[in-house]
Amino acid sequence: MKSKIDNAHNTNYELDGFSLHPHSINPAVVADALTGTQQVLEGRYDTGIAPWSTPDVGNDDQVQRVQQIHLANYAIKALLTSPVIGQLAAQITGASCVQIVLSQLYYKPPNSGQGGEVGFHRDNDYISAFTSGVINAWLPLVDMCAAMAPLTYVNQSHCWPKKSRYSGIAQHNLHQQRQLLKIDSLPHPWIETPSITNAGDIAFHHPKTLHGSAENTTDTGRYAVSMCLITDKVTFSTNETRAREMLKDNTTYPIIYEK
Ligand SMILES: O=C(O)CCC(=O)C(=O)O
Repeated sequence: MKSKIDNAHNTNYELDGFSLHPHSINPAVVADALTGTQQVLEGRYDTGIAPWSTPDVGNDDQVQRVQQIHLANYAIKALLTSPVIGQLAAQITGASCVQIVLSQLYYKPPNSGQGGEVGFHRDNDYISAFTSGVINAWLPLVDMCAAMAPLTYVNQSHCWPKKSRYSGIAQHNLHQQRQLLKIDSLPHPWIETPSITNAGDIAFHHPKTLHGSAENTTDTGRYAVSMCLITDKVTFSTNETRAREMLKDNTTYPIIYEK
């Protein structure tokens, strides 16, 4: 099983703002998690614990999300706590501890239409508790061809200082959003890299990297899980005391790597 950062598909996390790591997770673990995901979407939780929220689940014109999905199903938890994820995150960031803060399923129904789009956004605009020491992982549960809307990164956008008013996850006209963002980000070149990945691959991105995904134009469902990970290098926003306290609960927020 390849698990070294130098196996990354010619991508460089520091330089590009993301990196891709093929063939990192045992296919059987991913297959079990896919079955678990389908159960969760049907409201069946084998752990007996419901996920925190399930925006648009059941609405086949929209991207459907399940937040804190690792709480709801044992096979999904096994996938998301696979040691290789924490090891890679630690190699990339130089961390000695890696912890899950948030897991989120992104399910795009077959032929989702524009409602299946995820607008280009930066994750750090949504998780304000932390000011540094965060890395995000993305795990496809099925093989992703271009038509299945793989997560698409904007190269080097983690280095762009300006926060664009056009970025945002809820934008459901990617074509228009892209045009506005391209102009707004000048003089930086707009270069997109779709993470054409397979089940078992892992992708990481910086919390400031712009990323989004198109609609699913295939006849099969598109399943992927994203995770916000913090390391021992995490710094908290001023006056942030609630998050510090909550993160002591390692059942809800599992530690997936410790040196
Ligand atoms: O799977 C997707 O298309 C969206 C995922 C995402 O926004 C993320 O991983 O932060």
